[in-house]
Amino acid sequence: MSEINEYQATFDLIDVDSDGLISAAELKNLMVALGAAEVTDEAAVAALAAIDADGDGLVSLPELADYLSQNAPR
Ligand SMILES: [Ca+2]
Ligand SMILES: [Ca+2]
Repeated sequence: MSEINEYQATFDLIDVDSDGLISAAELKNLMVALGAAEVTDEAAVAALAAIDADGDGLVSLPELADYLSQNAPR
């Protein structure tokens, strides 16, 4: 599964507490780090919901890999 491994580094970067899942708070940190001036909790939750394929409120590595591969085709 080289494709998933490809996204592991990105995932680890976002998953600051290294629990293997990306929470809305962690996604919010990322959005702020990427330069979004003001990120509300609601905006972070909405962004997370777009990636969260199974709707459990957290983003797993496969979900992130799917999202990134669909939105950044090479
Ligand atoms: Ca986490
Ligand atoms: Ca999920």
